[in-house]
Amino acid sequence: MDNQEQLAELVSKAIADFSAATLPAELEDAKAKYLGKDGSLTALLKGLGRLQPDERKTVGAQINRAKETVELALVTRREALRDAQLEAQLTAEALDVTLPGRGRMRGGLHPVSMSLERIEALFRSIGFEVADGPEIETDWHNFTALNTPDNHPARSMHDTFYLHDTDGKIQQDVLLRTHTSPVQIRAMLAHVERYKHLPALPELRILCPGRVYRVDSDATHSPMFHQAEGLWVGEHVSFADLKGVVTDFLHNFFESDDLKVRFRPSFFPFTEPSAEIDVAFMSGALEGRWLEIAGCGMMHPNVLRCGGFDPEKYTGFAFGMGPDRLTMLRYGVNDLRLFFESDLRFLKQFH
Ligand code: 2U9
Repeated sequence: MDNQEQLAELVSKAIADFSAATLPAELEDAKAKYLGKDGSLTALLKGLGRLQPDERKTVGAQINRAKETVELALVTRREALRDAQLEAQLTAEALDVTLPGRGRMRGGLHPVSMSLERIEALFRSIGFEVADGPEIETDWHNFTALNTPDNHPARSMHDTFYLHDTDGKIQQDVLLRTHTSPVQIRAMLAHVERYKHLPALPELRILCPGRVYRVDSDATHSPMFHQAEGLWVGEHVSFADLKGVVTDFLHNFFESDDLKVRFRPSFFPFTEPSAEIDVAFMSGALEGRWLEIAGCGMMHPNVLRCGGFDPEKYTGFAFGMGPDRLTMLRYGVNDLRLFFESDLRFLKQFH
């Protein structure tokens, strides 16, 4: 066999080997056999040095042509394998874009949030602004400014969550707010600061809804619950205004004129005089029963003063209600814990 025939055979063996390779790694192995450092074509090229110069030229050209043919076959096979792999992947990962979508789950507001939104909307409609503030409060904003004495049981660790510092020591001055009243103290101070250049302060009407925290947990108490408190401070605000605002609110909230409202004398450190607010529905399952629903009163002079208002010049009323309990009454829910268990079978009934 002469040189030419040997080369032709080598080329056809190479092409056959490349065709036999079905994986890229196999193809690269086959390439090494011919074109690699120890490959047969490489060896032939290296052997050229031993030939006479005139022979070297012809044989060199023959080897180079063979090498080019092999290289072309290699590149062609590489592309064929790549195309085949892509094709296989496309088939394996095929998507049926004509399938119908899965749709979105419909979300909805929590029933207590629905009540909070109702309460906010009703008070906004009579000129109240909605305010919020921090849930981690100072002892001063939560208790002192609200005329709550140092020895009051609400200040004890049995009733209030205090914060620890990094050494685990209790910080007497920092706590989880036990009511939303500190927001109102902050709103009063900000109002006075903003309008202090005027001869008289404009009226302040605010509603403060939000989460509050107390050490308490059973069927009717949760350590976290909601409150919505409000106040109206001005130069001639009276208990009659308080009765009008609260009675009107309750008729609107329960969407009924078929209920009675009663103000029963009571005591709170931050109001004087103070009253509990009871309602009795004139129809339905709870017909005729008086239910305690909120508290209220005229703001205590000490509280007005802590909020920056002169109690000789201004009066105000304040009220506080529990949106969790209002929601239970509005929808006939009998266990408070249902609101905090995130059970969709319960929550979906409100949408
Ligand atoms: C300031 C001054 C006075 C807010 C008030 C009540 C009466 C009250 C309870 C009702 C049920 C809390 O949600 S509840 O557990 N609230 O009885 N709250 S007067 O008085 C204030 C608030 C802020 C500056």
